[in-house]
Amino acid sequence: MELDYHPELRDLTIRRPQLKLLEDVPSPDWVVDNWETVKNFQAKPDDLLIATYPKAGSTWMQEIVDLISQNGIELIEKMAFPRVIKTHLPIQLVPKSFWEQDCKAIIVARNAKDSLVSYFHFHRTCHLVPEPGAWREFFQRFMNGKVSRGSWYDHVKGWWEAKDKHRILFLFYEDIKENPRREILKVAEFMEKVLEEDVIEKIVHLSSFKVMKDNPMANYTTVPMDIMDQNISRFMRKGEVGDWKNHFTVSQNEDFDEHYERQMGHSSLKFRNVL
Ligand code: PPS
Repeated sequence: MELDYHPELRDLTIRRPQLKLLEDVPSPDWVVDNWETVKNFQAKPDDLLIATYPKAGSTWMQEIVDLISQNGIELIEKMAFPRVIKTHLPIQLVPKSFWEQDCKAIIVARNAKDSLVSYFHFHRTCHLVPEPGAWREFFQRFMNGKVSRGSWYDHVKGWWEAKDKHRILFLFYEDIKENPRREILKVAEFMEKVLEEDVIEKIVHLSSFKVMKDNPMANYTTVPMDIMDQNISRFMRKGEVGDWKNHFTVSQNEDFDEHYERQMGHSSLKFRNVL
């Protein structure tokens, strides 16, 4: 379940949105125009929030959490409780009821360069976000925080700073890639689930890129073409660390690194080097 689910998805009258500001955060107009509903969402204590900047692996984490909840068995019908709620909102925009109810949240953060690349391809494909324009334009807009959901830098720093104030498990995409079993066990522990060895193995297998890319419940192929045209780029595109090297020019990389240092240099949030 997505927190700010597109209300027009029901009648399929999809058009590319404009970005409007939601407390300084550029957001699709369909989020802003329905903001009161999202803001007043009533969380329940058992709700589990999965929060990420776009393209950090939220679908992946949702699959892992669902598999843990179901003991490794994939069900067509998801169970009603605990509700797993996914969002790309920055911490300051998350409905207050989540924290009033002391809900748990799992955050997945992905390095900025690969997030940028994945986000660019998603914009080419998906009509729930504005047109990306040319790569070099999108590149600038991402660095300036002028893309849907705002600044990657503010988003990840915001959630990082919140991790000691709420019941938050903060994970990195690159760590899950490196050792899925280790990270899945962290998620299971956070969810207070004890898993048998064969179940752990099943979850590692079913949540792998190879399996998820052919799973219609995870690869978004059930979404109509006029919302997401996967002939342009697949939702489960590459699932790799370091794909930015196939996109950034040398000078873009230098500009990006310099800008990154200014934005992130003072933060204790450190991403691994993805050279
Ligand atoms: S969205 O649209 O913001 O909700 O996208 P999100 O699900 O957060 O992120 C999509 C990227 O995650 C990759 N992905 C995976 N990588 C590795 N393993 C698994 N199992 C997996 N599942 C999804 C997906 O391919 C997108 O990244 P890119 O780099 O574009 O391939």
